[in-house]
Amino acid sequence: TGLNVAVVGATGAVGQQMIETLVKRDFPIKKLVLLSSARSAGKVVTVNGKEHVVQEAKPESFEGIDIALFSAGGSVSKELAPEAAKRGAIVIDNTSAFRMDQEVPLVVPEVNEEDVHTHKGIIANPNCSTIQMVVALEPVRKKFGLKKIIVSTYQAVSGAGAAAIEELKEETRAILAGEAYEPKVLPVKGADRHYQIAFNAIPQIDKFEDNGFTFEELKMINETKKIMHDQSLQVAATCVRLPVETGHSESVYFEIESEGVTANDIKELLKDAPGVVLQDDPANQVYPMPADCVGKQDVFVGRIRRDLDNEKGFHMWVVSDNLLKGAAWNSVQIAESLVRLGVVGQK
Ligand code: 11C
Repeated sequence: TGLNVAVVGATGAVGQQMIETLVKRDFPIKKLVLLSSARSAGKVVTVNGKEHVVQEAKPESFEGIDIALFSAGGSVSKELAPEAAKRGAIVIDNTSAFRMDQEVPLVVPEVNEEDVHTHKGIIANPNCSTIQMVVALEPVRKKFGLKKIIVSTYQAVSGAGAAAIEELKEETRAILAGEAYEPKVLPVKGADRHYQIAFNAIPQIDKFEDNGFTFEELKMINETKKIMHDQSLQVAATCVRLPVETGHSESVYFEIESEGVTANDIKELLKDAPGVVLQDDPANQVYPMPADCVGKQDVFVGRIRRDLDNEKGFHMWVVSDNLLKGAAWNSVQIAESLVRLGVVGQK
């Protein structure tokens, strides 16, 4: 028994983590099919000691597939996710292609697991920076009500893919050696200008929209409202890229509805919250940092304190591995929800 599972984008950074996570979680797999765009087809990927040749993803590849995890870019998802769904697979899509589609649930299991029941063949996995923020804020929203969020992010280069990691390393090496280096990837592949990321901070992730926000910032704003089912929630974001390889950090300011809540109340709440690890002990300099979070599935929270002017305002620091909870683990977690809630049946 088990399920027929396809991973689309199997050779990419997130695809690799998806496969590793499926294995680590002992996901009930009958058949594993590894797919990619034409460019990466033919590569060999070893899973549990067994070699798999990655095949080019085509509509027919999804015949008999129960769950298809997509992470091969928005255009591959746009073209092939509907084809997979048409053939009876449930697609869990890690790109931004369908996230804001009203017919498509956008799911973070700690927040809105039940939304998987409304799927029509495609379920979207949110943006990494959104996921870690909503995991940390949902317990607060449920208990004390949530009115407003202002977030500033400190994002790792792995969010922009393997080429961006390479750029950070090469550029750092070149600068330390006193050599010239011409940035080609960051802030956005294919943009008119590229900037140095080594020893720098770039306040641009993805393209600018007409309202002055970047697409990454709008993802955080719109996805948060959709996942929390609250269009009246006020959200603003500033997203910044740092020379960190993996692990996104966020400074989150939020205002609650309830009165008389203390920072300690928030800490007590988050101590036992699903998917959250509280690391908050200023006296002993304990707080989350990306270097400590790499390879871990949880969302780490610290520096919780009440605002000095607004007694309903709080600040906190949220860190998580953007490739795991931000992508691969959240996708596999959705697959586990589908099994546990009986949405997909094992044969
Ligand atoms: C980054 N958050 O760190 C982006 C990567 O919509 O799934 C994820 C893009 C997405 O650059």
